Amino acid sequence: NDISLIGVPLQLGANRSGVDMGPTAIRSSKIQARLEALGFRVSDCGDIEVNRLHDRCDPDEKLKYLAEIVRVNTKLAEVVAQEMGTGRFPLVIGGDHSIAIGTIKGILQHVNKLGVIWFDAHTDVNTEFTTTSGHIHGMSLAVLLGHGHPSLTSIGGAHKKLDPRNVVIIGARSIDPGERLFLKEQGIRVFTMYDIDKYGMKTVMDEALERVSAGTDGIHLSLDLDGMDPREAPGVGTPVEGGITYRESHFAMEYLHEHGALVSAEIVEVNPMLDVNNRTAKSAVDLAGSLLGERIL
Ligand code: DIR
Ligand code: MN
Ligand code: MN
Ligand code: MN
Repeated sequence: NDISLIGVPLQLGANRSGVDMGPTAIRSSKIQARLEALGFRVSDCGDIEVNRLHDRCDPDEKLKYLAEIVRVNTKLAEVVAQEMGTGRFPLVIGGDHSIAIGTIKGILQHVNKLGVIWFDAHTDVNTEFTTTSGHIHGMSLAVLLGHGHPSLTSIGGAHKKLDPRNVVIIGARSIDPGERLFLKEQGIRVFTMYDIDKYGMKTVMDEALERVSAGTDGIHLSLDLDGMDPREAPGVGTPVEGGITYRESHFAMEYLHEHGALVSAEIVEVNPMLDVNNRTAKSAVDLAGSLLGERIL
């Protein structure tokens, strides 16, 4: 019943300033008090240190800020593994989505077979060969499946990786051509907005939970706030119209909690510079509440 809150003020993976202030915005929306009200003992580990002296970068670079992203994620993986090793539930707050590399590599030090729910408008399975942006936050899931630059895939050990059969993506509506091919080759189940519209979130979650539970020792939630509709969560760096509603998102979190087996979570891509009255950070905290056991009644 202990939670370790770990902040990662990284924006280099998205190359857009503001998302580095995500941890501050989420903390000031009172995440700690909210979780303590649910009966958890929450210890705030503070922020992983990020070197901010990176204002120049070649626009054609295919792995922008690789060295610093590797350094931060290596440290993050160590901290997550250490906290988990003392029996605590790691809750990582970002920061751009490249931090999923450190979070999940850290978890994989303790959980051998991990199921992952990747809640996102994007699928984050580019590599340096398919990316058009060079932004590493669009590559993190590929890296965790063992594909991408060796200095990224080797973080926490190259043999530590996810099984594509135990990974699902929910909310996708912006997929690059190279990513489509990768998803197909890997056989990853992607629940696009079409599936959510057609079957409803409950049916989507039933199949998602079945997949991430099959033969696994635990489930991780990687929550990219741009999965939500930008009308309700405007404070993200790469908004895409037509997303998951506030209620659908909450239902998914409540249902995931009810299922059990959640071992860790991360909340990423909250950008207070693009937000409206801190709404997106507030939504992030609301979702964390539902994920960890808040109920309406
Ligand atoms: C795009 C956007 N697919 C890229 N990815 C984002 O840059 O690779 N992921 N924004 O969250
Ligand atoms: Mn993402
Ligand atoms: Mn995204
Ligand atoms: Mn991008």
